[in-house]
Amino acid sequence: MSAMKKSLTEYPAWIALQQHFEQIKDHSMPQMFAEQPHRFEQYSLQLDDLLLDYSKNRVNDDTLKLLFNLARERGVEDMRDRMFAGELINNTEQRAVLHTALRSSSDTPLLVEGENVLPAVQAELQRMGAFADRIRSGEWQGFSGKAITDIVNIGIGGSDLGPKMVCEALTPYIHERLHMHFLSNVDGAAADQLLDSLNAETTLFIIASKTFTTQETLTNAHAARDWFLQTAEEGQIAQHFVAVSTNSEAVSAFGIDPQHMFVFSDWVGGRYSFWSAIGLSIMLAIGKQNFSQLLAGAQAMDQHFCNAPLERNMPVILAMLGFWYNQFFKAETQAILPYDFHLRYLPSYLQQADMESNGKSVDRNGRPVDYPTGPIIWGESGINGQHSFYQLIHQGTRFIPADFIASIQPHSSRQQQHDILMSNVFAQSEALMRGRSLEETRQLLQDSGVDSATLEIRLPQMVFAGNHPSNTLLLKKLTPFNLGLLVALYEHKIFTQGVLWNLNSFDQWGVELGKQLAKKVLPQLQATDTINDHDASTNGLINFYRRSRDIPAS
Ligand code: G6Q
Repeated sequence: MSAMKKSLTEYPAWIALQQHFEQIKDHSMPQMFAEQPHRFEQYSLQLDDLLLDYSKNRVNDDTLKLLFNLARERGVEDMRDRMFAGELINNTEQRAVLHTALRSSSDTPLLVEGENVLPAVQAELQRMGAFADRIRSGEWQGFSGKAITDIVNIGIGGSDLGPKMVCEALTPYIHERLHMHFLSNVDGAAADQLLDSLNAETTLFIIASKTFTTQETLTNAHAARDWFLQTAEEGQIAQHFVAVSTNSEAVSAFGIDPQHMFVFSDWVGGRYSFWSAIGLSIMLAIGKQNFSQLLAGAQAMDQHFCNAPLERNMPVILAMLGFWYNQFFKAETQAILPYDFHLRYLPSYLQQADMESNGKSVDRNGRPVDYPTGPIIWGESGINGQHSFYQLIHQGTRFIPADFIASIQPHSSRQQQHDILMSNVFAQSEALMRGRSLEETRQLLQDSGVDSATLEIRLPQMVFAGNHPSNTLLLKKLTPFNLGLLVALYEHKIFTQGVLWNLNSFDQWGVELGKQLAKKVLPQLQATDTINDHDASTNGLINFYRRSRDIPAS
């Protein structure tokens, strides 16, 4: 990997952008719309059933040109091609980054360190499909001869958030006999609540862990096994426990037959892994045809990302707009606002995808960066958010770019309710962009007939500055294919931003330290001697916890 010599802020395109920012930073979007009546046609893009409208952004043709210049200068296309070719671009772990290979239908060999990885990908997909057929048809039976009705995915982080988000998003496609559950939190309350609701005879547990060493997952897996053995016998575990991992020794040690283990490679990062065997719960839920549609949608986005010129490239456009606000407007966050009930876990999924990938302050060459990197990703179901946190987006002091995501055709037959939902999508992005001027507000108040004293009190409170940027993403319908398109879009957006910031987006050293310290603290919670080898706060908390643990709460 050749080291980038100059810092981002020394690049000619970055310097040009900085100068351009000074000229354009106060331009108003309503004015831009007035001057460019065809902004929607100019600044929107469709790929299959996904429309991206990016016209409500504080950019003009010059801005976009400079942003794409920067993408070229930073080598986005070169790095993209290296990723797809299987080069070891995850330089700190010396790994390829090939979640894209999981959805490839190409016959051309894809070599990682001399070995074609595609046959193994296809073979595992087939194993998963055959297993899914048996579960879904009822041929696979629990220990008392009944079909499986409940599937519990036990995993955390990348081995949880993707399967959970996708199973929720594709609820209308789930086999009618199957109920999907996700156990990730090591808090015993989560295990109790779930296990109490299940019947051991008809429950299948999937222990999903790339490393099979993750404390939370193994603790919950043992809790599930203990619970199962209250009703069943050791020899019946095989019918009720399967594993997804890269660590066959640890899987065997847990007591799961390697024949019931599904595998993937170390070049699949946890947060990019639901396309692999980590997506087994998804495959069981929606079946192999729908799972291949999910992959096909992602592949369509992969091809678009690889082939479309940067100027018409959806992930690159989203990345550059986010970059523009992050670097120059000093936006610290990015809101993800789905207006589709079944996309309600998308914000937390993207939180991990983005913040674990680009939440770094040292570049891929080990040098501290002198520019802001990954934004804080947050969000919620948009329609509910309107009645809580949107106040701050509209009238607070923060600058918050937002992505509105909605589906044109609902799965529900309640068309009127869907139109209400969609009217809010369009109204919110319009309100954020337009705002409401002092004059308009004064007129509104006068028309409402309030007395002049009330008018003067309310007037400044009811003005909306507007000029808040947003993207709107419309899916024709939330189908497996379209969900694949959407997730791959964000993956490549994150990748592109990582290249701009010269980060390795595919490691996550930041999650290590707390894990290590917890390993030290756990035995101390069970010891009796006074703890004094931490700082005063940590010592105090541990000792207080131990003293208070056995005293009944009032
Ligand atoms: C994702 C991270 C992390 C990981 C979990 C679970 O990119 O690596 O979220 O997925 O820590 O790890 P295991 O799958 O190894 O249990």
